Amino acid sequence: MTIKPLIILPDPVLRQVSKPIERIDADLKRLADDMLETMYDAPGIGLAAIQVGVPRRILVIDVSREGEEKQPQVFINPKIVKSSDERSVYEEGCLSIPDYYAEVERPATVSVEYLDRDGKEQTVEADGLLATCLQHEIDHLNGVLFIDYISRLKREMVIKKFTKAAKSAKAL
Ligand code: GNR
Ligand code: NI
Repeated sequence: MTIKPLIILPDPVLRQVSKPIERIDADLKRLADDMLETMYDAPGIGLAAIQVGVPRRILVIDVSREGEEKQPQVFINPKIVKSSDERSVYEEGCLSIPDYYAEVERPATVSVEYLDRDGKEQTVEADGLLATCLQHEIDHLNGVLFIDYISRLKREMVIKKFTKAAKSAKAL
């Protein structure tokens, strides 16, 4: 298993729309395992393949709490088929936008259809942190970031800060 480097804002790769997975083979399972290792190392509670530069519709999540047994989950070609009218607000962060956090309002409950790592069709009715995380990760598959939901002024400030940081890192 390998920890892969994370793609960081403002890399345009993060705006790519990821393509469906057509075959669940050994390479894909290795990608899922590498994504989980990368997520645990970060540490984070979710990771989409595009965050390690792979534009494919696969994401991993583990919302188990510290000290509890790990609950790694792999979602292939996930699709939101139902969203509640009820909303909830979470303070979100993103491994591709390190050390920036903002409150985001999203549907409180979602039903998501997907294939698991064995290629079996599954449906999950998610609420709480899992619902928020699934929506955050599925957004990544569509090139959407959580800063797209904050005010334009705040978003432009964050992008400017990360653009400057990327330029000075490059100058080294
Ligand atoms: O680690 C993460 N924490 C988090 C907290 C609140 C809402 C969403 C997330 S996902 C994030 C990891 C990440 O960037 N996934 O794409
Ligand atoms: Ni993210």
